[in-house]
Amino acid sequence: MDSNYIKLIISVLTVLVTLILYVVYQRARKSRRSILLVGLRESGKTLTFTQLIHGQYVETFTSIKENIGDYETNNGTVRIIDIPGHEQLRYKFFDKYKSNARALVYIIDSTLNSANLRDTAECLYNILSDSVVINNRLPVLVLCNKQDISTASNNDLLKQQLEEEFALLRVTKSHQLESVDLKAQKSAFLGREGEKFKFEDLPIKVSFAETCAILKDNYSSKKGLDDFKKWLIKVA
Ligand SMILES: Nc1nc2c(ncn2[C@@H]2O[C@H](COP(=O)(O)OP(=O)(O)OP(=O)(O)O)[C@@H](O)[C@H]2O)c(=O)[nH]1
Ligand SMILES: [Mg+2]
Repeated sequence: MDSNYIKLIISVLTVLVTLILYVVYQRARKSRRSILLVGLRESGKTLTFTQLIHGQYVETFTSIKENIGDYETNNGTVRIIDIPGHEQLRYKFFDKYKSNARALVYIIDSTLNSANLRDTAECLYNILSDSVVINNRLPVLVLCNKQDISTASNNDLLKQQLEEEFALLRVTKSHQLESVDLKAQKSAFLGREGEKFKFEDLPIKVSFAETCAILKDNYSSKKGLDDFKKWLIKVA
């Protein structure tokens, strides 16, 4: 057979296989339509959820179960799942819902001090090194909430502080696994070895935005959840 003819067949087959894989990937992505709200206790997940789904302020208490509601964007409907931040419940609920997740929202109390910065970073680190999150390439939005409070840091500063914590965490996490297999050690190490940790170096897209869920004062009437809603349209 003519070699040009073989090359043509190979090219056509490559295009076909790529197309099929793309369609299968898009279908799988569309079938996963949950957006999970995760984060530490008191960061504002439930208030964000009620503002988004019911458009109202409610007094919230520590969640012990998830809240689920549909949110309509002009790009399609997504299912929002608010996961309790309590240490003993957080990963249990996350594991229950992660396979059906389209994207994740990690909510931070932007007034955090150095003591809870570590916990905030560690929980995010665990989520970003989860194999389901990585394999499904779940986009992650870090929401720097409570921007109405005067001591709140902006998202650039919080991003930088989290990157510094991640640089320390990836060393401790991979050392903890020293006696275990090399593969596990590698997957516990996020970012590029020998380089400063940057969210941009992760295989998944991590973006940052500022919000205020309380919607009571001037700041919130200007901004509120706007940036979160814009991101939801993109991932829907
Ligand atoms: N000032 C201010 N307070 C907020 C904001 N968002 C939430 N809060 C308050 O922070 C507290 C905790 O909010 P929740 O929404 O219950 O926090 P959560 O993340 O669901 O907490 P868990 O259910 O324990 O995981 C409540 O008193 C909220 O009113 C915000 O944007 N600004
Ligand atoms: Mg809650």
